Amino acid sequence: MNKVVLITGATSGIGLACARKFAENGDKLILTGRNESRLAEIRDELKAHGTEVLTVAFDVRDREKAREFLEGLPEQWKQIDVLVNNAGLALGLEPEYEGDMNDWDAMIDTNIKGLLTMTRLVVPAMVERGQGHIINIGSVAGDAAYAGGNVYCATKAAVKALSDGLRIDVANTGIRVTNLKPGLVETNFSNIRFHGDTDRAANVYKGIKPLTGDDIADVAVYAANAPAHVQIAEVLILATHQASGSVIVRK
Ligand code: NDP
Ligand code: 8X3
Repeated sequence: MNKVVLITGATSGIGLACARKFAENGDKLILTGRNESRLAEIRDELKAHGTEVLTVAFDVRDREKAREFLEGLPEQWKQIDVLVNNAGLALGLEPEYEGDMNDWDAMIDTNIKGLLTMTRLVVPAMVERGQGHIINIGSVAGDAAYAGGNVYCATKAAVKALSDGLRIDVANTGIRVTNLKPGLVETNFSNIRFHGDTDRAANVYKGIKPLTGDDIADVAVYAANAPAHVQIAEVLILATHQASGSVIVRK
C-alpha cells in the first residue's frame, strides 16, 4: 500500500536519497528542509516522475513553525505513515574544551530537540490509528565518541536513547521505531561540519570508498516495507573499510 512519508532535511544527502527511493517505491512524500528553492526543484523533479509531493520549508528548531506546518497540512496529507527524522548536522571537530558554544547549540537544538519536536507532533496521530513508523537517522557516532566528535557524538547517543525510549512507549501499539546508524556517508555533511572548507571536507572521504545516501535510503525503504510484525529496531551501516567511528582504513 502506498504510504505518506514525511522526511525532514530532504534537500540534500541522505534525506534527498530517501525522498527519491521512497518515490521509486510509489509512496507520497512530504519533504521539508530550510532551503525553499531547493525543495521546489526536488518537488518538480519527483512530480515529473509521477510522485505526489508536498514541500514545506521550515527550521526544525522552530517549534511554532513545525506546529503550524503540521496543523496546516491539507486533509489528504494528514495521515502520516512514516516519519523520517533525518535533519541534522555536525559543526566543528575541536576538543570539547575548545568547542564553539554556538555550534553546540545548533547541534543539540537540531539533532536532539528538532527530532523530539517532530516526534512529539507527529506520533500522537499514529498512536490514535495504532500504526506508523518512525525512522530516526542516528549514527555510528552515537555508539562511541571519536576524537573531536564530543558534542555531535552526544547528540547521536541521544538519538539512540530517544529511539529506544519511544520504542518502549509505543510497544503496546502497532507503531515501529527504527534507529539507522550510518558511518561515513559522502554528502554535504563534512562541508557543513568544516564551515565550507571543501578541501578539509574532501579529506574525510580520501582513501576509502564511503557510503552514499542511496545506501542508507535502501535500508530505510526496506525497514518501512517489512511486514507489519517485523520491527527493524536498529541498523549500523558502515563502509567496508570502516570498523567503528574511529577505525577507518584508508588506502
Ligand atoms: P547533508 O548536510 O547533506 O543534509 C542535511 C539535511 O538536514 C539538509 O537537507 C538540511 O536542509 C537539513 N537540515 C539541517 N539543519 C536543519 C534545520 N535546522 N532544520 C531543517 N532542516 C535542517 O547531510 P547528511 O545527509 O549527511 O545528514 C543527514 C543526517 O544523517 C544527519 O542527521 C546526520 O547527522 C546523519 N548522518 C550523516 C552521516 C554522514 O556521514 N554524512 C553519517 C551518520 C549520520 P536545509 O539546509 O535545507 O535546512
Ligand atoms: C556522521 C558519521 O563518523 O562522521 O554521523 O560521525 S561520522
